Amino acid sequence: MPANLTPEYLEAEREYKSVSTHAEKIAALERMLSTVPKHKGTEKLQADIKRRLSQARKESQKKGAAHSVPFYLVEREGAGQVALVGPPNSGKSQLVCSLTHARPEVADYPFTTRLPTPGMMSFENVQIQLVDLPPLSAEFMEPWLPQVIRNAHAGLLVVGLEDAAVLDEIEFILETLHKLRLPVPALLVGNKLDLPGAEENFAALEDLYRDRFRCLPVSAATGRNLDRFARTVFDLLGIVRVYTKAPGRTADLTAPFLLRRGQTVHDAARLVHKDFAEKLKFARLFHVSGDRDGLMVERHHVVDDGDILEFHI
Ligand SMILES: Nc1nc2c(ncn2[C@@H]2O[C@H](COP(=O)(O)OP(=O)(O)O)[C@@H](O)[C@H]2O)c(=O)[nH]1
Ligand SMILES: [Mg+2]
Repeated sequence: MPANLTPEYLEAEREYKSVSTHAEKIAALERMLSTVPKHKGTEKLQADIKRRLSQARKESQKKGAAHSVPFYLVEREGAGQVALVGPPNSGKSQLVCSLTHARPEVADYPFTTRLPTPGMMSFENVQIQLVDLPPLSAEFMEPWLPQVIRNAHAGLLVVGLEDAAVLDEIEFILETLHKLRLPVPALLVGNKLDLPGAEENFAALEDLYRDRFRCLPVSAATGRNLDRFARTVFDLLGIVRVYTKAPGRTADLTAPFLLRRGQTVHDAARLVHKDFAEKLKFARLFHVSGDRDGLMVERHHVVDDGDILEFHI
């Protein structure tokens, strides 16, 4: 493909084709525009995206157009954006409070959270964006909720382990996501592990759902398993961290380059500099654990989390 379109761009384009509302089209086009490689070969494409974007914006403002749905889109920040989906009172806001500096309201009555509230969670040397959301339940769902869930890289299903109706809540949510053609959550989080009976309830849930998604019990209130939560979320985003170093120097391990699982030495070089990628002869491979010792690898070598690359051009 001559334009060298990136996986991020292609994903945004797929999304553009699959969504139907103006708000979603606009969001997808904005992502296409921000991820399309900027060079001569893509000038026509860039112009075309801009044209479609301005058209979609115009249409969304027309009288009588379906713009009654408020447009809340959380701008993606950090290594990945993760939407917290769940029934009322499951502790979504408490999780965001315990893991980030954001302060969404936490309360024991339902529907306290009315707007998406993002916060940044640290995992080692990366920041992951958690987005607290209003509940998804049979009683009520904010009309803009689907577009925010769709915009995230991953969704978590957060339930309260004390909740007597938890099975119905989960089934309702899965059915709703399916109807809206939204992806199945990547992780089932059983919260409130500190409450009596929660361990048993989690074991029962895990028996039922372990074939469909990963399951993790936590207590947002006491902090139990929140370190495992952060690692699990990092894992499911499918990110690998790669560092670079100059020959004879040590690597700066505080500032990883972020790639997707399956990307290569060539992709890493491209993040550093376009010329690097083109002129690359080979790389030497080290690892943060110290257990790789400068093995020569070629550009198609797939990188691993923690790889340190020394480029030779
Ligand atoms: N015991 C216990 N209570 C929790 C925990 N997490 C949240 N809660 C309580 O559950 C209620 C609902 O929490 P909130 O975060 O507002 O739920 P949301 O509706 O999902 O955002 C509040 O009273 C919280 O204090 C937890 O881990 N353990
Ligand atoms: Mg809340």
